[in-house]
Amino acid sequence: MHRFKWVLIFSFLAVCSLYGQTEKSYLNETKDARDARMEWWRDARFGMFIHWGLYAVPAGEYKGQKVKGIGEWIQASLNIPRQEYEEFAPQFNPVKYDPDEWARLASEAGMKYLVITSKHHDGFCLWDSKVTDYDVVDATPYGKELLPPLVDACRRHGVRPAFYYSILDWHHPSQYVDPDAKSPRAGHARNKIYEEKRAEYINYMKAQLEELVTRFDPAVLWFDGEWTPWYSAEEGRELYNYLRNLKPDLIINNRIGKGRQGMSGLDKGEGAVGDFGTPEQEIPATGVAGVDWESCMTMNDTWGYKYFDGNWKSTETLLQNLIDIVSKGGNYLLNVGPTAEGLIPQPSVHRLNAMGDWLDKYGESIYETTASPYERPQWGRYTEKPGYLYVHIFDWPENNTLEIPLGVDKIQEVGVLSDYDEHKLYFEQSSKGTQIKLPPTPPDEFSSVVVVKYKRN
Ligand code: FHN
Repeated sequence: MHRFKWVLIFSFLAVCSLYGQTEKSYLNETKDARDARMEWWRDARFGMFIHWGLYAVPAGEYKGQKVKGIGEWIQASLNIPRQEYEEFAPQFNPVKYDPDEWARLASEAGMKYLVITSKHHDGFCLWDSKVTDYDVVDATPYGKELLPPLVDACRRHGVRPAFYYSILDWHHPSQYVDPDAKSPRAGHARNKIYEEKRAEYINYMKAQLEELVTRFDPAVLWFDGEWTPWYSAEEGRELYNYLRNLKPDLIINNRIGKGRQGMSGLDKGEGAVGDFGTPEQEIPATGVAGVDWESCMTMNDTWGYKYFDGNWKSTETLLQNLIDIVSKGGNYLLNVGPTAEGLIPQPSVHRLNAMGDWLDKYGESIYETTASPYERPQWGRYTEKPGYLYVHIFDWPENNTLEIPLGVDKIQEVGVLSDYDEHKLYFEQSSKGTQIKLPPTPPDEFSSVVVVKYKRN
């Protein structure tokens, strides 16, 4: 009888804890809990985005037609029927894939996390999903998973692994191209769902996401394709809660919900849910205090590999984008689009190496810094840490004199960051601000950094 009582108590407690788990709401978190969860992400500042999938096979051209827009949209832009698009799978054989090399590249570029497309809009999966055969193991000659070795390599190289996941799915039988749309591309973008298959697809997403979360423990889940008209704000909130229940410290972008307004990530309103905003191919004019955001951008004009896109941004532009974003309190998620063989294009590698060299010298002015309250000068940007102002100089002043807004008696020491311990710079303070005498030539070809040590009021 005594034993029976204990069995009853344990069963009751087990049911309570299960009940508690499914019921726990993560939609109203305290500021302290949120700050603790977001801390590593806020400090990281720079991440790698990887768009990789079947679209790398046509690489922007199909049956002699070159796609005008972004490469990973080729199925939509050239209106390739589902069965025909599937034929890229037997041609996808990334024998040159070297996940260790990719993770090392990200780490040496100074990137602290990496977000790879686990499934893009085309529905093809880079891991062996148990709920579909439309994945790299079951449908390609390569026959091996792509995500697990990358996750392991990332962890070896100190880069946090994360996954992109598209809600919109051009392959799943629950969805179809809107036949009334004016263009095939719009028909794919505003795809439709057979109502009777909605629950099945939501369960499919949940099953896949559970596989990703429980097998790989990703630092971030990065959703996309939420703009498809059939997906609802309520489904977004429910999915967010489901995932945080699986992994309470998970960070999830705002595209899990319906709050994104245009391309801006700084959304508010009814459908908003998620931990950070996602401006795409743009850097907001200013940051907003208390709002986390990350600008995702390409290095050329496509996310997925397109063999004829050579419109690469310069290293200087990429570095100044990073500094601009960080000076406004955001993160920079910079994309690479590997080939179907598994190679990251050389122009991307070259630029990432150069960014890494710069960050090796000046990383202190980027990582763990916050937005600066001072107005952005024409010639550069400011970033901050308690007691330090980092002055990023894009255009070296002709008279070698810099004016900064920090006023009387606040400044203790000023120096060029790469040479701070050896030499200090002369400065003069007045009620209007401070004049700093710079060396005659800029110490860095892309962006030089002057450190100002100061007393806070
Ligand atoms: O349609 C996609 C596009 O292919 C790419 O993945 C970008 C990355 O942010 N997001 C979508 C558009 O918002």
